[in-house]
Amino acid sequence: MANNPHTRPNSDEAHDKEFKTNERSKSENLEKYCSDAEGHDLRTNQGTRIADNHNSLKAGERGPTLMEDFIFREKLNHFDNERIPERIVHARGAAAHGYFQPYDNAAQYSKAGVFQDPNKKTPVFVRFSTVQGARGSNDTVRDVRGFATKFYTDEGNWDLVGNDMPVFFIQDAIKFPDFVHAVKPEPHNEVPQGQSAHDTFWDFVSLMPESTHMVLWTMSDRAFPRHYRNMEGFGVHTFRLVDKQGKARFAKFHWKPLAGTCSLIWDEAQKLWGRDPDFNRRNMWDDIESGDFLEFEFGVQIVEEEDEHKFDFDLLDPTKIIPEEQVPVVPIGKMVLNRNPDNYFAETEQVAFNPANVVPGIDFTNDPLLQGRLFSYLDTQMLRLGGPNFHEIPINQPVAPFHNNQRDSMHRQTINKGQASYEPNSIDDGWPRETPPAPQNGGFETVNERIDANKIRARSPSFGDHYSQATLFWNSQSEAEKEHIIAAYTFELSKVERPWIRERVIKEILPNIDLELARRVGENHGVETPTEKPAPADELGKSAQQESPALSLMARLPHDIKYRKVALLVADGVDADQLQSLQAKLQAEGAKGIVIAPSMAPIKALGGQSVVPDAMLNGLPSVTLDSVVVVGGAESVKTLSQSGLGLYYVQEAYKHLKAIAAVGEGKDLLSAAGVPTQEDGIFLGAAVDDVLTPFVEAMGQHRVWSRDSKANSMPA
Ligand code: HDE
Repeated sequence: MANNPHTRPNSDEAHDKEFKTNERSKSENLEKYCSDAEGHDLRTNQGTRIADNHNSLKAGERGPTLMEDFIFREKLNHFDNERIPERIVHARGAAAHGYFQPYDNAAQYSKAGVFQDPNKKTPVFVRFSTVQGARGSNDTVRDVRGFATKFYTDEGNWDLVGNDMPVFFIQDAIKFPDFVHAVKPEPHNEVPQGQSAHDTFWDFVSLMPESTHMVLWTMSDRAFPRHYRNMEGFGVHTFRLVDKQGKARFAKFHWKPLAGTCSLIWDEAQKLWGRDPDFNRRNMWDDIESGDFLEFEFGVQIVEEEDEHKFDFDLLDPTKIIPEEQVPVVPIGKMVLNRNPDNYFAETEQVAFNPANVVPGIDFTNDPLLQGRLFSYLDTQMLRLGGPNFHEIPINQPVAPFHNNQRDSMHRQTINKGQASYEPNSIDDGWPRETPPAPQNGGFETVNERIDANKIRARSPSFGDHYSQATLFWNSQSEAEKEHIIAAYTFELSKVERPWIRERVIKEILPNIDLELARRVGENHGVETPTEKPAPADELGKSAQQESPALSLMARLPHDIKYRKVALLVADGVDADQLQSLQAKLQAEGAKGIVIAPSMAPIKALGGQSVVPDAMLNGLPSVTLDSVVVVGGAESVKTLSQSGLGLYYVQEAYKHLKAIAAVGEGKDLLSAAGVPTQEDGIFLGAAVDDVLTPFVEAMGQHRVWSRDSKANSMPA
């Protein structure tokens, strides 16, 4: 006889208390779904052993295939249905497993279990993505990068679905379909792939001044990170954190890359589309395989509720940042990505992130973009993953146990026992039961915000400033970064066919950011620009702060050469001692020296030793590596100097502002290629030790920035 549920303790508290995840929890949870065919017979999906996997069943050796062939039909049937719809945005991505560990200051801000214990590692799965291009598009396109993290916490999944830029193009989710239609390849011919340089994008954004700040970010070098380990990440919206006392505070979420922020150069990024379209995903994969894990610090900007209106912008407006100089980013934890997925489709493709996946201690605000997102993700995933049971797909399952009365639908895996699939019930003792809110292990309780308002379809006047933070971003860039932004607008608009769209951007949008920016882009397009900002005063805004050094990529340069990949150019007759010394010394600095030769055939070094190259000149061209050393040896350098690919290697490295070193005769290759030998960032010397220290220092600055104004004259 079942008990009356109303007389029983109201939670599976004992179970919750015992239940604790650790760094391995998610991997262990996935392991039971992993399949390893080693040592196993080939069988059909029904378990029948297959004798011949090469020939379909036919009526005679040269006759028609027979319908009866269930082995053939099952195989083709499954294959024919292998594809699922790709994501409507963020289709191209790469992901990794890892863990998050809070610092001991984290618990004061939020009661979420994930922040409580500095000794506890919570498993995470992180997917990085581009936004515009299809699943098979290029990695290094000019675009925003998605930075989505699933925390498998003791209290359920928390998804922080962020980007590598801290603001967004629009303020209200109702404009999202318009924005995405405008930026995606154009509907009549599906061109261009992975790019914003086309009419519909610039038409839309020039008619939507609120997009100006974010467009400026995407015209900066932030739009093509060198490596996922070198990107910042942002939650974008203002969220809420709730502490154990129930006190809520506003919070902006940040990921700060411990390896520093570094980007590619636009020309390099474009060339990579052909040379290595998988550049970012390959580098992340290879680094993780070789134990060079990706590390990010998690930080929060905290604003007390009573300070909500103390800023000259609205905290709910997703086109605004809180400048770090006004509210510092407090580091409260660290994330390490240390394991590659076992299967791309099962994990990276089927993972479903949703900003609505939160746990007690984390809550939303009324940011109208965030509010729309809370609807959109589950909705799109129903179609993409074939119905409402995609939470059962192994990568999406929480590690925390869950029970409820949701039942049935497509592909249901769970075999729910019992007769009662409703609540309250007295048949199954009332289980599963609600849990009241509590400082820990409680049920989710929404922040008790008072709303007293009319229903209204309008934009708050406090969202009206469209330009002042764009100006702030522009003012905060280094000279080289500003030049790259001017070149980016010039390039993008050159691809816009309709003159009135180009002119609208140049005359009506750019001057509101900065008159000189507009003048320079205008000059390149033969368009005259105004001498005063044309927008009304309320759209220009009134930012008190004119500069924010944290907004420049220069603020977080790596300063060391850990994880860097250095091309060591060699041919027959190379000085093997120099080569060995370079490899050892670069390794001691945490970098990798990669031996690059004219072909893959072993090299005969000066003393007769054989050196096996890692790659060929056009197999790993200059754009795929961080810097170049021409190793000495008269014959070796002569061979390279007579090779178009050898010359091109150092010309490109020069053009892309890379540090270049030449040991001994190595300088002859630079001279033959027309690369200046007496300039910053070019290091010549008789021995490895003559060049190494300044070369390493220059690489730590990521690029030789002082070369920026000269690099364009290099024809490569
Ligand atoms: Fe997304 N976004 N988004 N987005 N978003 C999707 O969800 C959407 C926005 C972001 O690696 C979709 O499962 C709306 C901001 C990332 O799987 C979709 C709005 C930010 C990813 C969707 C936004 C993001 C997505 C497509 C405006 C940064 C990839 C497939 C209201 C804070 C996650 C999917 C992954 C994916 C909707 C704006 C980040 C359609 C309606 C702002 C990183 O649901």
